[in-house]
Amino acid sequence: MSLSNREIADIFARCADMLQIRGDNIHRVLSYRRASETIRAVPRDLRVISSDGGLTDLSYIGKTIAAKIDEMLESGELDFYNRLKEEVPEGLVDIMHINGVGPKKAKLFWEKLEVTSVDALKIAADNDKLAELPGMGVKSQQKILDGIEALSRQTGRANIGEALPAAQRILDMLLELPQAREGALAGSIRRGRETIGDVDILIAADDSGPIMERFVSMENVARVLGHGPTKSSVELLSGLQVDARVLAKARWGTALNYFTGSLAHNVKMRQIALDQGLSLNEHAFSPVDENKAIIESAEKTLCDSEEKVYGTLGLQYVPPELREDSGEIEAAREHRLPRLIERRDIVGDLHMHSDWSDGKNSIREMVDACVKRGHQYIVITDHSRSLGIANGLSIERLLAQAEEVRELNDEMGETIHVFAGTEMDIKADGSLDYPDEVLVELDFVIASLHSGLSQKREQVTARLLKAIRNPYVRMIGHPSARQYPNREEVDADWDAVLAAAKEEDTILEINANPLRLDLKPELARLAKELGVKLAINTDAHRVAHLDLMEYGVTNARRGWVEARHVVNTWSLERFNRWLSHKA
Ligand code: DGT
Ligand code: CA
Ligand code: CA
Ligand code: ZN
Repeated sequence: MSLSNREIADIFARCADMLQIRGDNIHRVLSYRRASETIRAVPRDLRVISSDGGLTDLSYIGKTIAAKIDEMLESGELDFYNRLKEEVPEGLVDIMHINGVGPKKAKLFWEKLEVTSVDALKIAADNDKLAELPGMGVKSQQKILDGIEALSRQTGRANIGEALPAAQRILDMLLELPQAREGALAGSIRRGRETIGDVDILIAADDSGPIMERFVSMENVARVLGHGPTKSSVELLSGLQVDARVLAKARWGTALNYFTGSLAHNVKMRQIALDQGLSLNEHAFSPVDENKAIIESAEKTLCDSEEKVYGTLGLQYVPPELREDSGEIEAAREHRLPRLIERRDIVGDLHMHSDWSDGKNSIREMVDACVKRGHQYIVITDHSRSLGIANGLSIERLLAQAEEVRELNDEMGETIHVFAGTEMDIKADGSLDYPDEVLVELDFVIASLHSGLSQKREQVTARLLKAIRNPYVRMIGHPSARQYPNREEVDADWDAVLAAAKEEDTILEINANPLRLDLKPELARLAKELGVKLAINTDAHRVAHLDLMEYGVTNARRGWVEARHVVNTWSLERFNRWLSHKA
């Protein structure tokens, strides 16, 4: 049995981890880790690359690694890995990936406690065994318990930022086939959830065979999980699972509605249908008798559009992002659904980095790229001085940057307005990274949490409140500091934070990066209900990140957010007026 790209990448990653636990030379560790990353990102099947003799053309793949790849492709096994496993228990690899552990601690737990699995580690922690070890304590033990819990929540779901581009490519490819009449993504990916269990694709066609055939023979398929006349499932080389279904155009509406979900939304829809004497499934509406049994002789109603499905029940059309049974059906009944924000409403981006801190592009490159994307205004917001790892700006560099930004802004004329700003760190001790005398020199100040993220609720809340109340801070960046997949959101008193933001007229960000999506939808919804101002920003660290705006808009839509709640839908004139009024 031959192995898929993903399985080979996984094995190399595990080799790197085991070498690291064993204490091998870091260069040796890195060579396996880099090979693993390369393979994970390769869009073509390694089998094909190998038979073309192209393995060593890939970055970080030399002769040794290439030979190991060939060994796995031929035998489905790697002798080197099998021998490593005899020496280093495999479970240690899972342990070292728990947030707060790492290779040294994994080795410590193994040597001192004979712990070789996550389950055993949890039992040890529950019995306070970890806290007693050298260099450990109650706090680090608790952190590991939190990490184990986070791990159990994450397994098997892909981030939308990975899943959506892959899903869209498959959909586009299937839509090119002459048999395909209509197609859409369904399921959680259409609802815009942050993580995706599997991708669901629907195609309307009269002849399903060629579509299923094309789907299972895509070059990035690792294995075919099912191949039927109207439904097939595959696992991609990336590990992502994709279901595709083909159906008749006449049933498009009911099918798309059914397979978009959510399950809870579907259940409510069916109940409403039943209340009106109709049974609703993926195929049609069918009249039922007083015992809710389908009247076979009665005529069914087919729906070729979702509008027709909702219309049949007397409901307003519900955008997919709202279909979570969180009040959308009730609102649709009364025709009072919000007019959700759209990408084209956004005319500015208030959070981006340049090569002055940890960004990859110059200010000018970022500005030009924003002009191309049609923005009317942007703010350059590099990291502040205490964020050493991100090359944060000293006061002198910050002021020099502001000057450069203003010169560039003059040069740009009417094309775009470039504001001088900062993403100032809210330090772990609660203080802000620049004094007010410096902040007053800037057009727009963001304050963000980057450290001290596991502090107690009171402490985190106090830090956020202090930032919100600073007269120069206009916005809190990624307020909960959550990051997929490892970092939980901070524990804060959100009622207090939202109330303060409202009172001080401080913006809360919806960070559009798919690894953040922060504020999360539930909080964004609360915020806008309270009248807190929101802004959707990319936090771009390179030009390509500017295109992540779409994810932020989707996330905002999931929070029932409308354009009027979002500051960067305002014209430059209105934004300027607000800035000067607030000052
Ligand atoms: P995921 O894949 O875990 O991210 O979440 P979904 O929502 O994409 O779930 P999935 O892929 O299992 O199913 C896609 C949709 O199909 C789901 O949102 C609702 C619908 N569906 C699946 N199973 C059932 C069912 O048993 N009853 C009903 N009414 N709908 C279902
Ligand atoms: Ca799904
Ligand atoms: Ca599915
Ligand atoms: Zn940040």
